[in-house]
Amino acid sequence: MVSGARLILILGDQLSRDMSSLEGVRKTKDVIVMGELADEASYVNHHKKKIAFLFSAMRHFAEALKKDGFSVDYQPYDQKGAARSFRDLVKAAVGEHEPECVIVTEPGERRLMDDMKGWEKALGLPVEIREDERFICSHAEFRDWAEGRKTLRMEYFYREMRRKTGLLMEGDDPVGGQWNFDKENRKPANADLFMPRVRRFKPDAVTKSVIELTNERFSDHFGDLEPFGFAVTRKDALKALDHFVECALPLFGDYQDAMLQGENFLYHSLLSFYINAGLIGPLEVCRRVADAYDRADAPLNAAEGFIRQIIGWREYMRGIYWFHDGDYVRQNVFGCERALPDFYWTAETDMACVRAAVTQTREEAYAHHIQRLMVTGTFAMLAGIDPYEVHEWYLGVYADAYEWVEAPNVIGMSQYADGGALASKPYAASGAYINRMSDYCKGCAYKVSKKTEEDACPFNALYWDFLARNARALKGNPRMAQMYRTWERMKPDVKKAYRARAQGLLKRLDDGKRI
Ligand code: FAD
Ligand code: DLZ
Ligand code: SF4
Repeated sequence: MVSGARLILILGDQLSRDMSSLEGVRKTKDVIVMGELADEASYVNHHKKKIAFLFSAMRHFAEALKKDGFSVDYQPYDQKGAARSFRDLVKAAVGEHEPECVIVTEPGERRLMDDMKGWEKALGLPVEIREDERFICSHAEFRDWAEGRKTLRMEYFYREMRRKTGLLMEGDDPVGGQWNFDKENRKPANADLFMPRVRRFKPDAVTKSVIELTNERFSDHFGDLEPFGFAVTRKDALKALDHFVECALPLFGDYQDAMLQGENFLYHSLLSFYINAGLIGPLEVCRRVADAYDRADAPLNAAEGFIRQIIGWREYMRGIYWFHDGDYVRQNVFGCERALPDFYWTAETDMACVRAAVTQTREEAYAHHIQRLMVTGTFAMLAGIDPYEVHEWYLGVYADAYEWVEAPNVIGMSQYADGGALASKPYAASGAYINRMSDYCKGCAYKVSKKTEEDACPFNALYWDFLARNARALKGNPRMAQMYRTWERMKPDVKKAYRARAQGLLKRLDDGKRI
C-alpha cells in the first residue's frame, strides 16, 4: 500500500486512455483495477464472441497500461476466489490496496449506476463517479436541449451537434446547403455490386487463451465463437477504421438501408464494437470521414450519412436513455406479453429474412441497422412480443450492445414501447418494405405478394393486425393517418381475413409451432 493511493476502476467498455477516470492518474501512487466478472458476463445471454472480444480487449488494455508503468490489479475470470461483481471487485481491491478514495467513470447502464451510488456507504470511503467524456453531448447539454420541448426529434438535435463539432460545416451553414442527404441513401443493392472484404484480425496468444476460456466457461451461451476476427487493440481498431474509409465509405450512404442474402456487412463500417468499448473515439472516427470527404475520397451523402449516425443517432440515443429517470427498459405501451419465439435463438423459421438475420447474428454477433430494425425488430413488434424480452435478446446477442445504446434503439425506436418518446411513429411495415430493400423474398417459402393465404408473407397480415389491435394508441398520430385510412377503406371481409390469418400465425407462435 502507498499512502494517499487512489483506486481507479476501469469497466470493460472503458478501454481508452482518455477516460475521465484516468485524468490525473499517478503512475507510482494509484492503482488501476479491472476484472473479468461472472455477473457482467452472464446478466444476459451474451454472445460468446462478445465475451471473448471484451475479455481479450481488456487484457490487452491492462497489459499496455502495465508496460507504460501504471500499477494495474487485473482479475482474470478463473482466478481463485474471484469477485463476481464490480462491487465485490472494488471491495476486495480496497482491502488489498487501502486507497483513500475510489474513482470511476460513470457506467453505461442504469443498474450499475444505481449500485455505484451505494458504494460510498458500503466501502466507507469516498467514491467519485466522473462523467463519461467520450460523448460529444454532456448530460447537462442534453437536458438543456430536451427540457421544455414538446417532442424530441433527432434531426434538430443533430443540427446542434453539427454546429458544436463543426463537422461538415461552412461557417454556420451545412456543407452542400442541406443538413441531411437521407433521400439519396435508400437504394436497394443488387448481387453484382462489388462488396468490400471485411477486415478480420488473426487471434494472437491472448485472444486464443480467451477463446479457450470462453469455450470452457460459456459453452451454454448463444452464438458461434469461431472464426473470431475482431480487433482487440486500439492499433487494430484503427486499421479497421482505415479499411472502412478506403473500401466501404464511398458507397456507405447509397446502400445504408439495403439487405442482401449472403452479404452480412455490405458497406457498413463494423466499428460500433470498437467505439462503444473505447478502443477508438466517436469524434476521431467522424473527423477521419470528414477528411475523406474534403479530399474528395467520399461523396457528401456518404460522409454526411455516416457522421449523422454517430454525432446524431448515437449521441441522441444516449441522451434519451439517461434523460428518462425511470426504468426505460420496462416501458410497454401496447401491453405486449407474448414470449420471444425460439427462432430468435435457433433461426429455425421459414421466413427467409428473419432466418438470415438470426443466422448471421449467431455467426457474427453482428447485424446491420436495417436488419435489426426492419426484420427482427419489426417482426417482434408486429407479433406483440414482450418488449423486455426483445430488449434482453438485443442486449445479449450483439457485440456492440450496452444498455445506453441498445435500450433506446430497441424499446424506443424498434418496438415503440415508450409510446413515441423517441420515434415519431412505429417502424411498422409489411413484407413489401423488405422486398423492396432486399432479395430475401425471392428465396422465401412465403410469397410476399400474397396477403392472407397459408403461404402469404407473415409480415403482411401481422402488419394490419398490429394497426387494428393498437388503433386506440396510434390512430391519433398524424403520421399514421394514411395507414388507418387504407385500413378503414378495406371491405369487412378483407379485414376479417387479415385478422384471421394473423390470429392463426400468432397461435402457431404461442403453440411453439414453426412459422
Ligand atoms: P454503421 O452502419 O457503419 O454506422 C456507423 C456508426 O453509427 C455505428 O458504428 C454506430 O456507432 C453509429 N450508429 C448508427 N446507427 C445508430 C443508432 N441507431 N444508434 C446508435 N448508434 C448508431 N448500436 C449499438 O452500438 N449498440 C446496440 O446495442 C445497438 N442495438 C440496436 C438495436 C436495434 C433494434 C436497432 C434498430 C439498432 C441498434 N443499434 C445499436 C444501432 C445500429 O444498428 C448499430 O450501431 C450498427 O448496426 C452498428 O454497425 P456498424 O458499426 O457497421 O454501423
Ligand atoms: C459486457 C461485459 C462483459 C460480458 N463482461 C465484463 C467483465 O467481465 N468485466 C467488465 O468490466 N465489463 C464487462 N462487460 C461490460 C460491462 O457490462 C459494462 O461496462 C457495463 O454494462 C456498463 O456499460
Ligand atoms: Fe420475409 Fe415475407 Fe419476404 Fe419471406 S416473403 S423474406 S417472410 S418479407
